[in-house]
Parts: sequence; structure tokens; C-alpha cells
Amino acid sequence: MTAHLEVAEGVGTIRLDRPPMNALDIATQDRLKELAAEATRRDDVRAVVIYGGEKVFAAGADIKEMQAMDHAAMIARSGALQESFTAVARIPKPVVAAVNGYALGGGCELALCADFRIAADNVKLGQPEILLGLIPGAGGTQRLARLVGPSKAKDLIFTGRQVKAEEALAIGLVDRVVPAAEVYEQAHAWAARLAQGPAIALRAAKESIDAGLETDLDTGLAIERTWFAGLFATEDRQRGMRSFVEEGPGKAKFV
Ligand code: DAK
Repeated sequence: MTAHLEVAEGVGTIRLDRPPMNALDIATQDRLKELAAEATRRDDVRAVVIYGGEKVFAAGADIKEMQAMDHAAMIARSGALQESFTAVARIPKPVVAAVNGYALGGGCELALCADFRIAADNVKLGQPEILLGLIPGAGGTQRLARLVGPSKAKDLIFTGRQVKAEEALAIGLVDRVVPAAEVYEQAHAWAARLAQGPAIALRAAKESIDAGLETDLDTGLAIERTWFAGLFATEDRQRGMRSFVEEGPGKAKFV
């Protein structure tokens, strides 16, 4: 298998494992969809790390495999890859990308499907599809523009240039830069902390933010208040409020 799910301390790690560059061939793309479904389904997975290993996150879709495809084959395939990545983006739990080395093309697009990105100081991110005569096709024109804004997204997509850690942090393409050897540890700690949180409220927050950003303010506020009222049905809400009243802030243990 070129990707697998490991679970420890409530954290599921989706580990890409296709040396040397974790090029995302069709089998790996399909596998990612299965793993996203498994991480969504399993109650022992409460937060997720996406990790490509110490050397490279992923250098994009497998160019050698794609080279042989014609127009008809790509029409047949193009929805499936977007669906795989959308399945990752819609995991209803906190998801962090732990990014070492290259995250290019589909690799960068996969990192964009996470809620938070922790990157190594040696990271190089980019959307180099233009250098192949293409554009990003796994959500890059959409998720990158939403994350960093249209001008910066156009700069990166028009030129295909690689962005190093300092610039990636400055434009919000990554959220934290750490020494390369600490990327996974820090991402796991981020996820493990959230794995202790109230799972349904975390899901409500994620879905309200993600769905709300795709709509007008009034609809977004309606999504928020529906979830907000709904959380009053949860045991976690009762525990959270009782703990505040009896013990003070931030001490609740959630189920
Ligand atoms: N695909 C296939 N093989 C790759 C690869 C890739 N993306 N990236 C690297 N490799 C292979 C190299 O060919 C080389 O293989 P051998 O020659 O050893 O057999 C080996 O990995 C090591 O690579 P290098 O020798 O090039 O290593 P360097 O350290 O010199 O350079 C690099 C590393 C990552 C900078 C360089 O390899 C590179 O530029 N790679 C290509 C990056 C890239 O262009 N990525 C974008 C791919 S296009 C779709 C939607 C979206 C997409 C596809 C479909 N649908 C809607 C269906 C996404 C498209 C893309 O991601």
C-alpha cells in the first residue's frame, strides 16, 4: 500500500509511502479517499495528521502515469481525484498537514485540504503545473485562492515557482515553521491536544467555518446558530458548563 492509517492516542496519521517522492498515482489517490473515509468513520480517530515522511510530503500527481493519458481518459478521471481530496478536506475532525521537503502540485493541494499546516524550515511548496502546460486540477485554483487570496494564488499558479518556508509563512500558505526533525512531533501534538476536545463541537466549528465561507453571511450565520443550538443536546456541553461552574475555566474532560 502506498498510503496507510496509523492510530495512536486518538490521532490517526495518514502516511504517504511511495518513495522517492510520494508521487500520487491513481492507486494512491484512490487509497487516500478510502483512508479519509476510515478516519471519518472510526471513533478512535479524533484528529488527523497527514504526513509524507521526513524527506518529502509529495511531489504531485504521478507525471509519468499522467503522460500516457489522453483527453478522454482524463475526463473520466478528473472527478475522481477531486473527490479523493474533497474527502480529505471534509473529514469532520481537526486535520493537520505535517509537511517536510517538497509539497508540489497535487502535494500542495493535499496540504491545502488540511485545517492547519506545520512545515519544516526546508519546505518547498508550489503549484508547478503551468510548467507542464497544465493548471492545478485537484482544487489548487480554488483552495489556494481562498487561503492566500487571488493575487498570491495567481502569482504562484502563473509562474509555477517554489515558495520557501519564510515566504509560505508570511503569505499564510503554512501556519507554523519548525525544524525539519520536529514537524511530525509538533503536528501530532497539535492533533493529540484536539483529540481531547469535544468531538461534536469541533465538528460543528469546522463545518460552520468551511460551509460558511462558501456562502453569504446570513446563510453562514444560520449554519452557525443551528449548530450552536444543536450542541445543547450534547453531553459534552453539559460537562463543559458544569465543570466551569464547579471548577473554573478550561478543566472539563469531554467524552
Ligand atoms: N511524478 C512522477 N515522478 C516524479 C515526480 C512526479 N510528480 N516527481 C519526481 N519524480 C521522480 C523523478 O522523475 C525521479 O525519478 P527517476 O529519474 O529517479 O526514475 C525521482 O522522482 C527523483 O526526482 P528528481 O531526480 O527530479 O529529484 P530532485 O531532488 O532533483 O527534484 C523535485 C525533486 C520534486 C523538485 C522534482 O522531481 C520535480 O520538479 N518533480 C515534479 C514536480 C511537479 O511538477 N509536480 C506537479 C505534478 S502535476 C488531476 C488533478 C490534479 C493533478 C493530476 C490530476 N485530475 C483532476 C485527475 C495534479 C497534477 C500535478 O500534481
